[in-house]
Amino acid sequence: MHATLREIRRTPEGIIKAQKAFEDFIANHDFLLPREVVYTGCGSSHFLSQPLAMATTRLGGRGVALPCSELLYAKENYPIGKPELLVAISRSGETTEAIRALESLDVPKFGITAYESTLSRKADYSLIVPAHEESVVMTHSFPAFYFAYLQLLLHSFGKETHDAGLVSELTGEVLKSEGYIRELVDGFDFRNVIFLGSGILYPVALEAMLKMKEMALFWSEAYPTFEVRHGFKSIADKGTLVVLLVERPFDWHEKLTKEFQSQGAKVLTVGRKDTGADYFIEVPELAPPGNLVLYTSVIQLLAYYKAVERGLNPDSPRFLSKVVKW
Ligand code: F1P
Repeated sequence: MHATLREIRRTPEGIIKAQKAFEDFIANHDFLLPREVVYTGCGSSHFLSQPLAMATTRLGGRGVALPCSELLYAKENYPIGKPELLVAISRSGETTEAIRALESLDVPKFGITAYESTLSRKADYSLIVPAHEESVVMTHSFPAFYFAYLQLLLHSFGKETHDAGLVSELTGEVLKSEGYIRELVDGFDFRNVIFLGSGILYPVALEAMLKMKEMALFWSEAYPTFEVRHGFKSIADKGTLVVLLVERPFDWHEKLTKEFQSQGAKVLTVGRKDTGADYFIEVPELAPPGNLVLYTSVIQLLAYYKAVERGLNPDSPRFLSKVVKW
């Protein structure tokens, strides 16, 4: 079995590790997250920085997310404001841009990583979530990092934290859709895929696009859900799979589903309710923005099985290295 599949299946275990990392952090630090925070990372870690920035904003703070390289070389173009903390995310803790990005703002630094690393040593504070992964691509570490930091955010803003045991179980529930996803990929030889998501599910759509490119070497796109109508949807036809990530669908989602089906595309809806799609994966109830962790395994499994169907080894994607140093 590929390490990547083993690691996707360890998502529930990653949530428990995340909870322990959160508990250890607050036991050893008299520190609460501030309200004005800049988040940064590269690749999947950048797509993880986005929902963390959104969660900060939803709680009444102000989160801004940038890829490391933009923070380093173009930050004057972004509404950085007057941040009180810079959060740098890097699974390896050794990515060149992530390390350099720590120096980009003269504010306290916070690292989120899987290892004692250059990042954790250079940061003033670190959440070290040992969701270790053998394969190049980030899988269960993504929801684990998100959950650990979200717990710290909720704690810092005086909100009730999630029940990690319950969340872990719910991610296990979602993993039961693995066979369904495998049958979808085996039964529908889609030629391109469009991922759609809104709010904190838009970065999940972006991460889905990246996983499909990294693991399956497969052309994919990601858009904020209803933006897709404005030109982008023209590429959707009988060879297209549209993956609609949604929490609570409403009539717009049903209408969009029908529009894509009228163009010959097939739709997979992932959410609390179906939208009249060709395929449907029900996601258990969990308060947003915590519910993000229930969507990541679905898109990771979809990319994994597409890679396998294309005869590729998702553990070692072409041209990619686990740690990008230069
Ligand atoms: C960042 C990253 C990964 C990507 C690939 C190359 O790694 O861009 O997101 O999937 O593995 O490296 P890290 O800074 O999170 O270790």
